[in-house]
Amino acid sequence: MPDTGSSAGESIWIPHNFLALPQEQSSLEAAQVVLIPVPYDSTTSFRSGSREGPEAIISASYGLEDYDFELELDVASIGIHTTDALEPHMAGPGPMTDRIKNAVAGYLETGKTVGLLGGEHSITIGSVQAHVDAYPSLSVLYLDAHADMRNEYMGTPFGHASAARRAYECCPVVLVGQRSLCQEEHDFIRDNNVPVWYWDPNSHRSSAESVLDSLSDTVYVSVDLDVLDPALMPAVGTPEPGGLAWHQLVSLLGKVAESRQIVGFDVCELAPADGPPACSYTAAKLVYKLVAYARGKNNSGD
Ligand SMILES: [Mn+2]
Repeated sequence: MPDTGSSAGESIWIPHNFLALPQEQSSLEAAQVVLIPVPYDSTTSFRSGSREGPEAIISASYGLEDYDFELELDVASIGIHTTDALEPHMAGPGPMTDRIKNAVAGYLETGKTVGLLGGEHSITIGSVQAHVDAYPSLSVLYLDAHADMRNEYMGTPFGHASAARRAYECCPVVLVGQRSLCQEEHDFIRDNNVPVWYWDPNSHRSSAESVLDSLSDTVYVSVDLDVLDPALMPAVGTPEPGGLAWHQLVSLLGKVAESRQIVGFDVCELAPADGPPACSYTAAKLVYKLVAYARGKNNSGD
């Protein structure tokens, strides 16, 4: 890319990557975090559109400040490399899962923290598989309005409705924010004592924090944006009434980052056409927060 155009030698080009970072903060060599756009929504059963999510997140990220007010951290200084988008594998969700696993594993081998920009929630399966290979004591914090614990759905075990179930077969999973599930899922969670915080606005009775003790020291965070209240996040394929507020979600992630190492993450299910532009901005800010929580300690002098 041409990098000069003004008489002052400053770039007149907007770099097409998360946060629109210059080469010295976005090259693979400079980056601690690698973001992989996965524009895939082929198993979506209700409203599709999350294939448009990665581009909307990247575009919205241009409007974020590099400096994080809460963490007192220049997030850009962490170094964030945005890869080209991963091409959907049209042979089906099984081959797509393998493609995602291989792509993620390649970057984990080089010591990067990997985050996925979804895309539907089935993309989590391959990413968790790769992370378990790299971090054998991994556990997964699974934030979603739905349990995604069906053994299979619509003829495939690798669809969005089975993502938490496949992850659970690899490592411990902690569910947070669920408020819609089928009988099979309810019984599976109960019979296996899967740690779960069903969404409950009456926080005096229970809290999401009550299940965090079940997480191991190395944590993969998987976010379906429908965990948020649809008043805040209507741009998802399957919006469910109720849900977490922004600060509830971010403070929960902050608590996890205080006591554990967040080693990987994904942010899924943004369907930008289903909501106002603010939803893409919110999704981008969440990615930014996860980058900071995962790698910010290295840069804040702690
Ligand atoms: Mn969901």
